[in-house]
Amino acid sequence: MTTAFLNPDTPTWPAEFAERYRAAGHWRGETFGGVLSERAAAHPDRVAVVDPAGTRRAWTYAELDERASRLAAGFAARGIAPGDRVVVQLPNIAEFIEVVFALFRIGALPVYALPAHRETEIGYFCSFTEAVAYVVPERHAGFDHLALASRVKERTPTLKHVFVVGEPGEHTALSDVPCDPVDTGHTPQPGDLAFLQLSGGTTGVPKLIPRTHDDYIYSLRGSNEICGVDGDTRFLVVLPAAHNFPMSSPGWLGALYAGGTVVLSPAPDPATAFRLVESERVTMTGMVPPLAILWSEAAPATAHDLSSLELILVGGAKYSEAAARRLEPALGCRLMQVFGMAEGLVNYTRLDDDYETVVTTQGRPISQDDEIRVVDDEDVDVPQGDYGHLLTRGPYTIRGYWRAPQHNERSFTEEGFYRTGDIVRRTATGHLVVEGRAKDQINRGGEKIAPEEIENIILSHPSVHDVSVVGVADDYLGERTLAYVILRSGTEPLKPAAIKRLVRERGVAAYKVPDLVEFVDAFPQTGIGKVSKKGLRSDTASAGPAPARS
Ligand code: OOB
Repeated sequence: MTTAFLNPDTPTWPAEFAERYRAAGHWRGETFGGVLSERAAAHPDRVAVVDPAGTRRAWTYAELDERASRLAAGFAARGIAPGDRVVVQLPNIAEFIEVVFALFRIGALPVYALPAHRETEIGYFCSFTEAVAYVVPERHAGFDHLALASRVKERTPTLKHVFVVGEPGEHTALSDVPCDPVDTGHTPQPGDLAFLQLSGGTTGVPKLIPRTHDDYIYSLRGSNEICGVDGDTRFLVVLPAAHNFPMSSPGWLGALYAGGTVVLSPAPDPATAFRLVESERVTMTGMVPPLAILWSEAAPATAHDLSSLELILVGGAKYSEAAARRLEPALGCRLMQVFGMAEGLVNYTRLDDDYETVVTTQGRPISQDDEIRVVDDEDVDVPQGDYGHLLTRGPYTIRGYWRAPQHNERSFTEEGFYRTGDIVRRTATGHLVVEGRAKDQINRGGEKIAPEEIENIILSHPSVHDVSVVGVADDYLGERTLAYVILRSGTEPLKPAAIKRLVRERGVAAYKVPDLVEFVDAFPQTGIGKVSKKGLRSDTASAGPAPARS
């Protein structure tokens, strides 16, 4: 019997469910560290990771395994212990994979920050998780990560180490950490937490999603089977490697699980990525709808040979049917839609689905043991085919966020179903069609924004009386953000740029800066006198651009 060693901060699956998932063969008792060792033993010379940025590097499975072990030993020697949290903020470079496998090996938990995150988010992740270390690039996309790391370290008492890929300044170079492995006496268990993933969030701060080795590896195995990932797969990571979609659907972890090759793209644009598709003979990749639109537009005119591409997965936000129909003819490969969430449940269209299903639905769950309910506002199941709230429970869907008991009461039913906040309908074949969202979240081309987080920042401006941040329809991104601002009476008028600057200067990811700002006298009210976000959204749909907006 496997006991969960490091799960005290999170609700976990009741014993009868855990037993069922093991008996069904979903949870097989594997760990990430163990899987890498096994693959390295089975095919040491196969290329595991290609990092084409700068001078092209390619690590075999044996090299990745050895590097991860040596780095794990170095981390342990510096006092990083099982269960410790380590915030990892690295772009798509080989060290990302080396670092997380090193942490998996010692049972420390990576907390996956995105490269776009800035001081507000990083400071929060470090303090909330009581992180002992933070891993950064020296610079990325023109941003000085060392300075940010110094500021965060200064105000986070638990943070003992900053490890830097590149010149470390006052911190520690990651390349100085590895040392000869010694037996620490601790072996992570399959039921232990493996890492903390970030939720898209609907509240002022993102929630942390605790995933175990067993549950996540099951989602990889299921994804690999559906997508046809095997040892010949060459998977291109174009989205940030830290995001759940390129990590596990089937993603770079899926490709490594299958003994395939991971190619890390430093940027997602067609010019960069098409070159890599050709030179590395990429067979599979995954992307958000705006990027799929860009790729579909660019492919017919490219001089690069894209003929190695077999499958592109598109998800993270709603992919319009019209855009979906353009992908296969333009790129000469198969399309698969994916509707997933870092909390667990992932749906895919299938390779043997008919074409209409592939372009009009967002797929069906990985597992027969993914329980799906579509319910009305009172949690009563709606008739088959009707729209309703999607609730789910299953072998790789969390039973609660990390250290968030109050939030968990709202986000999970008493029976342990996760309230996804998505409005869906289920077709006769069990495929889900995403209609919209009930949660207060903006999906800006796959990047999730919690309005409350941005509203709180804007409210700190002395001239602002009230604010409501909403999503407005956008052909390319799906949604853009619009901040409705009510100024205090008697204050000088403000320019939209001042509001945007305030948000930017607060040190949050650039994608959270409102695209549009509009000054209004009042928000639409609902019956109970609360701001109606729905009212604001439909107002915007019919109103067209207003003069004060920009
Ligand atoms: C993925 O994960 P998250 O955690 O960033 O966001 C999850 C949310 C879903 O609840 C849904 O609101 C939205 O993103 N979403 C989609 C979608 N895929 C995700 N909405 C409409 N259509 C889709 N195809 O975004 C994610 C995780 C794993 C795989 C793929 C995406």
